[in-house]
Amino acid sequence: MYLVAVLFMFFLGGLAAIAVRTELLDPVRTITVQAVDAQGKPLVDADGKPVMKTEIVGQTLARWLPPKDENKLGSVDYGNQLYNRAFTLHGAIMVFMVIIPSIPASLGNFFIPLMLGAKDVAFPRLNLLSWYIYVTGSIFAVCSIILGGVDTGWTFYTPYSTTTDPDHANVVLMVLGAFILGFSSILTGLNFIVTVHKLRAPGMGWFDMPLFIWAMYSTSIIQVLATPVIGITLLLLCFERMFRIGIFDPSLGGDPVLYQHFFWFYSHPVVYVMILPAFGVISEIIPVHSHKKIFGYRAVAFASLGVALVSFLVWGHHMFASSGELGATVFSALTFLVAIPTAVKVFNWIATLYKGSIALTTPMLYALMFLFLFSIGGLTGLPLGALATDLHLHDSYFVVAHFHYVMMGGTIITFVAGLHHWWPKMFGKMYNQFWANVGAWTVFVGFNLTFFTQFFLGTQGMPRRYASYVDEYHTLHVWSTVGSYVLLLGFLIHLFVFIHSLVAGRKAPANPWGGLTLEWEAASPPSEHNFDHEPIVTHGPYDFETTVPPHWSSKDYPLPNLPANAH
Ligand code: HEM
Ligand SMILES: [Cu+2]
Repeated sequence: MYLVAVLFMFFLGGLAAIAVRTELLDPVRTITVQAVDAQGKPLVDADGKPVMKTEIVGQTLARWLPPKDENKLGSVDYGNQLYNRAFTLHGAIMVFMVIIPSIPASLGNFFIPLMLGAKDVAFPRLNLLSWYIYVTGSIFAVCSIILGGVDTGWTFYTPYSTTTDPDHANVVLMVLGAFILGFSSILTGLNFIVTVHKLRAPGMGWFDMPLFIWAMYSTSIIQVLATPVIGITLLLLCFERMFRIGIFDPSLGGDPVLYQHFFWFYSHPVVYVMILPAFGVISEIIPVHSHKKIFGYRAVAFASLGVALVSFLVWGHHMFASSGELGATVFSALTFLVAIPTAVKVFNWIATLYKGSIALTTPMLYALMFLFLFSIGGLTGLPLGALATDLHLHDSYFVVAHFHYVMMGGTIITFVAGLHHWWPKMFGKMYNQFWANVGAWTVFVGFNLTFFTQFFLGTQGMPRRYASYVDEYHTLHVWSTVGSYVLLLGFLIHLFVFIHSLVAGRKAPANPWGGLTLEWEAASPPSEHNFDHEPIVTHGPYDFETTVPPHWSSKDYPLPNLPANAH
């Protein structure tokens, strides 16, 4: 259910992105052209001189959604406002309704109990409640969009969010939507923490847990600790708007920078809520599809907890431009700490691949893609974390490119990887590997075309969040837009592959890839109580050297390095 809801929101958010990119095909500018009459004949005045008029070009969105008010026809402001709304819509949907719930809610709910050998999560009813809350929150947000949307950016920064649209309820609706979604997040987190503590199968100690579980456990801690902060902040924002109490608005005696602190105290940890589950998925896919024990299990597990801890200390790096010198320097230094556990993981994944027998299945292809894209994203975080360079790059397309490489290249790519890894288990059907790989390559090409160009735009000085730009940026913007269409094509291919699999796919065996974690011991799809007998853990989750995977038929993807007598 979560999966369907999340995928739906993903396509909605994607549509908004395509709209944004299409607007940016052409800079908005006014040109002077000769006026024409109703028949299309050029108009001339009494002296035979052409009659000229000014016209605005490049406002694609305004052409798609013409204003209801005739007076606003052809107004630059109207077009720009539409643009602001489109990117806010895109950002808010992707962050709050797609990335945050994607892996935890849709894959986590399904696989945490399976991987622990449990029947279900600790509180199944609470889980259902989180789903209803998620849908309610999304409905609030969608209502706000239907009423015209908001133009504050996904961060709802004050004063945009306290002063724009004074007579509309859109901002309040959208913010309440995000507030409600927060509860869904907290409840899911709580549920997972209790599940991990209480429902591990007999024989499974903490260090026998699959790394996906470690990652989800760390994520849940952040969710439970940080989400209340944003909840209260958003509530204060609503109070401020509705009852004119001065909290963030200076004209009422409030402080707008206070909002930034509150917001980023939550939202920086939340970028790790987005990325830690992705790390977990990668830590499953790489050992299974290269049939090799994960390198440095404990290091990877503790790195997850390390990331969760450090994530609470670095929020100030989003505010270098609005904070004092000492604070900024301290935050800059703390920011570099995050790189350490992250780098540990990347090195361990690469060390796992080394001399493994790698099967280039779709999940593996995506996992490799993740390593490449996420490394670019992480490395470009460093010039942003360094004070001196950030003051140049702040609020430019460089930041846009950075966070798309980490969030999309990191989380979305991994979500798709996980979906392909566990699809046979979830739906009991195989999919067409060839076409899925074609989709993967299309996504890869489209992604880099769309976002790599933005690093150049950013260093050259193109600021983010503008509908228009000077001509020198035109070529790069066109490439970026073309890339976004290629990206869309790639995701459509995946959609068709999945639909085809559901309708006509071959029946999936219990263990198509030869995994050792417990979910592969259940049937595909698992029965109502997941397992027929309570599973007992007798081997580590990645002991490929010493254990033959259960239910494993090596017909499809033979294991070259298994001992000859293993079958
Ligand atoms: C080594 C790791 C990382 C470092 C050093 C880093 C550093 C930074 C810095 C300093 C900024 C602020 C730039 C500015 O506004 O001028 C930033 C922005 C951002 N980062 Fe990262 N980052 C890292 C990894 C990540 C990860 C893993 C994610 C998410 C999965 C992420 C998501 C974001 C987002 C969403 C923004 C932009 C927020 C906005 O203003 O809309 N970053 N990063
Ligand atoms: Cu941050």
